[in-house]
Amino acid sequence: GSDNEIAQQVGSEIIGIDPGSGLMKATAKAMQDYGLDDWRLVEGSGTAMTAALSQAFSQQQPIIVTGWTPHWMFIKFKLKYLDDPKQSFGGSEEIHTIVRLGLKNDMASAYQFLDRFSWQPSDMEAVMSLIADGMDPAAAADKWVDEHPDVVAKWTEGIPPASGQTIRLALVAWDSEIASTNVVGSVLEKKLGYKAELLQVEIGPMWAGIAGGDADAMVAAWLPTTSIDYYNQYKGSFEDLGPNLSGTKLGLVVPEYMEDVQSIEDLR
Ligand code: PBE
Repeated sequence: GSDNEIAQQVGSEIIGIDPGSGLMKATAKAMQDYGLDDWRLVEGSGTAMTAALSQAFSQQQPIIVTGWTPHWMFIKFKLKYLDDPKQSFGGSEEIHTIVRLGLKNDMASAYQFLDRFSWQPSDMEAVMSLIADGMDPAAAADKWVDEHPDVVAKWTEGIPPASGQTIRLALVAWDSEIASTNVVGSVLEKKLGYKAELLQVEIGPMWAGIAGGDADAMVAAWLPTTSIDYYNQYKGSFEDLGPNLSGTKLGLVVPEYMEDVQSIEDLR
């Protein structure tokens, strides 16, 4: 075993999320950069990660998770990112909206809205928090849309409604993307006359689905770093409508009550 005290406290485990995510790739890189050879990155899902965090908090136990912002967990729990002096997790990113080729002609109204869709981290967190408190994601999105008529009007003003076409929105079950995709779906349905079908898939199939035309759009492309492998793999087979949110962050996250650890360097 390790003689690092933090390693002993958490059994040398970092609680990760779904294996294909950019966050897991970044964490694997960080573990190399900081020489965390004795540590294990546990694969799971966003849901399993927040469940483990919640469990640790209820007993004030030490835990290290892979985390990202925007996320409701920073509102619910007192957490801190570990410093990353080697910048293994990269800098702040933007989340882009990506649509299939041909959407502009086939679903002009949806395309115009998707091109305009852009909001603040605090907006996304508000929707995420409603869902984390138990509200159905579609209902939470509808509520946010109802309560933000000015924002929604800017997204939809002057766009003629469609007549019931089905639009397929691909997403991965990350809490941030559950929130954004449901809001986009709500606007498409309530304001623009579409029927929105949400397709929950893994990250690889999400990109493949857009590139192959099986899905119409997604709002889950973290760039320039987190999603870059998929972006490069499918380049030329999708249209990038640019950022819908700026100011994200990735890293290793611990409860504030873990006072002895401040930096990833402390894990060595
Ligand atoms: N995430 C949330 C994703 C992008 C959105 C940070 C968990 C990832 O690929 O890591």
